[in-house]
Amino acid sequence: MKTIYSAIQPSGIMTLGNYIGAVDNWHRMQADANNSCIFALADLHTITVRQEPAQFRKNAMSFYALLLALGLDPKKSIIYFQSHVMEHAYLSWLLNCYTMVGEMNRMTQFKDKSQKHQDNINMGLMDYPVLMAADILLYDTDEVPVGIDQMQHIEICRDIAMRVNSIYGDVFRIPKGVLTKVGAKVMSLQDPTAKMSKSDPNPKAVISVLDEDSVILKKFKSAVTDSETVIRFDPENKPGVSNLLTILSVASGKSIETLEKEFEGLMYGHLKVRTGEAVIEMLKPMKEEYKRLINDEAYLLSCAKDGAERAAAIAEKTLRRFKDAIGYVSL
Ligand code: ATP
Ligand code: LTN
Repeated sequence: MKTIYSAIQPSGIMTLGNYIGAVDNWHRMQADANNSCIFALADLHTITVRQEPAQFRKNAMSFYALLLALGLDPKKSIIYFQSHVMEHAYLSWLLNCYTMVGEMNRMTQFKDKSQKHQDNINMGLMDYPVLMAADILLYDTDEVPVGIDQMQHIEICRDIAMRVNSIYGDVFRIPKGVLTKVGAKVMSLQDPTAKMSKSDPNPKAVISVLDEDSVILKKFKSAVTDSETVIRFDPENKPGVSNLLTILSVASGKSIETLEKEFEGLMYGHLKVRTGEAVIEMLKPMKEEYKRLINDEAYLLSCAKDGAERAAAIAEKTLRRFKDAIGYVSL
C-alpha cells in the first residue's frame, strides 16, 4: 500500500485551479486500490492570513462539504481538519528546531505573501512550510499530490526529514511530490501569465467551483487571449489560449492535440464558449451533491470526527517515535 497525503486551505473560495490542480487528482488517487489516502483541510495554515471568525468557520464547513461532493469518500479515505489533530502543531515545533531560518527566508511563497500582507508578516507565515512538513511526515507519506507552486515546500520537507534521519536514524519516511500532468497550473482568466488564485481581488479572473452557470460562462467569454486568431497550444507566446485549451482538455477528457485539430479555422469566441460549457458540465453533479451536504451539518461533523480519530491514531505513533529518538522522557 502507498500512503497518499495532501491538504488544502479552507480560505475564501475553492477555485477551478484548486479543483483541476489538486482535488481532481486526489479523486483519481483514491480510486486506486493500492493507495491509502489522507486528505486534510489545512485550517492551521489558514490563520497565517487574518480571518474573520464567522466567515472562517463557514468556509471550513463549505470546503469539507465540497471535498465530499467532489467525490472524496470519508469511508475509503481519511478526510479531516488539521486543527482537530494536535500532533500537527506539536511536530511542527520539534521540526522547527531542525530547520534553518535561512531556508525559510528563501521560500517563494513566503516572499510573495510577505509582499501581499506587509502589515502582517507574522511568524506563522514564515513557519508555514515547517507545519506543512509536519502534516506530511506524521503519516509516513509516500506521495504528495500538489500543484506546481507547492513543490518547493515538498523539497524543504524532504530536506528536513533527511536531516532528522541523518542525526537519529530512520525516523521519517521520505515523501515524494507528484504533479498532475495536465493542469498543474491553471492560469488567471484576466492575466494568463499569473496563477488562478483564490486570493485574487479580481473576481473575473477566477472561477469558483460554486459559481452559477451563467457566471461561469460570462467569465470565460471575457477571458483575456491575444491579438492573433490561431488556436494553438503555446503557453509561452499564447498563454491565454493555451490556458483555455488546458482547461477544456481536463473538462472534456480530450487531449490538447485533438482539441487543436477540432478548433482549426474556428475563432477564439468558439473556444471560450466551449470551455465555459464543458466546465459547467464537469461541475454539475458536484454542485447538486454540495447543496444536499451543506444542509446536513450533523453528517459532515460526524465524518470529520471519524476522520480526526483515524488520523490521530497514526499521527500519535509517528510523534512518539520521533520524541523517543530525540531522547524525551516518556511516562
Ligand atoms: P492562494 O493563491 O491564496 O495561496 P491557492 O488558490 O493557491 O491560494 P491553496 O490552498 O494554496 O490555494 O492550494 C490548494 C492546492 O491547489 C495546492 O495543491 C495548489 O498547488 C493547488 N492550486 C492552487 N491554485 C492552482 C492553480 N491555479 N493551478 C493548479 N493548481 C493550483
Ligand atoms: N500549503 C498547501 C496546503 C497544505 C498541504 C499540506 C499540501 C498544507 N499542508 C500538506 C500538501 C501536503 C497549499 O497552500 N496549497
